[in-house]
Amino acid sequence: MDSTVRIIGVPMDYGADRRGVDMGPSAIRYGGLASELEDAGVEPVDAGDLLVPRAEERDPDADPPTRGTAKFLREIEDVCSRLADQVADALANDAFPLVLGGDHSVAIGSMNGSSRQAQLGAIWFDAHADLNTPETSPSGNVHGMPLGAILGRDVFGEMGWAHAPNVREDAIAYVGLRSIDERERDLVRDSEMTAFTMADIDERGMTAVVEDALSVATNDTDGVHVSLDLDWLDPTTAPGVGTPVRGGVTYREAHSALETVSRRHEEEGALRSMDVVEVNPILDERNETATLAAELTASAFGKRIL
Ligand code: 6HN
Ligand code: MN
Ligand code: MN
Ligand code: MN
Repeated sequence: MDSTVRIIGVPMDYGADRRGVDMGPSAIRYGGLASELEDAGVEPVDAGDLLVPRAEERDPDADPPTRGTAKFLREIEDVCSRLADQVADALANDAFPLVLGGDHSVAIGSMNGSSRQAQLGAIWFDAHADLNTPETSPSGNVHGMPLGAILGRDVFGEMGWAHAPNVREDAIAYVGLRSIDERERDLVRDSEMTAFTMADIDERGMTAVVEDALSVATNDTDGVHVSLDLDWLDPTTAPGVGTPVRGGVTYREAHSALETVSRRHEEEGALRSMDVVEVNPILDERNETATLAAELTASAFGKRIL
């Protein structure tokens, strides 16, 4: 594994309805991230947090996009543009960018930065498809739209900061889907992305599914971005998230998935960047979701039981 991992905190909750994910970066650090990464044999270097003005000071509907709704879109652009620069800078300095959210709209910045100098594949570990656009979104929350933005769908196509040109749809795989909005369902079906739902995990087992997802994301790409939304896990295991959905991944399945990612990385250097998002400490129980986020990150970087 790359020896240096640069931790970039993004205390942003503009993209979500429920306040609290802005405290995610602190909670994941408090949950032992640095020592977990050391256990995995990598050197964590903490770059601190990006400056994110409090949502209360902003008007969610100021300067809206041309169609539909997307709350705090201009604020999200400001943060994601700065984040993309930080991620690109880490890669240029041979450090692995590890982004701590914040709500899932931070992935717009992570993937833009990571794909500047490379064709980027991605694995999206999430209960949700996050493929809405301002036009299809039932909520107006941008954390339900990052893939729509990255792929340049709808109005996002005209927003240079949102569309990531070196990310091909056919190099993106979902793992663990179980909550898709009505209009979003057709978007997923009609896309070239590969979607592994919870039913696929039930039938085939986590390891086989993640192996296939890795094959999708490494096919004709220079590296893989892993986007880990903690609501991917079952709410009994990860209660500290804003949009919990029953029937999620177990504790052991989650570790197994990220261990599978790390093995492929050891074999062929697949991993390029990662984000860990949607931890909400206000809704958490004794910081267990944040601690789990730290542990799962270590599994992705090669920490083993023995
Ligand atoms: N997440 N599909 C719903 C929406 O509002 O668009 C929920 C999105 C959740 C997003 O958890 O990252
Ligand atoms: Mn998500
Ligand atoms: Mn989600
Ligand atoms: Mn494109």
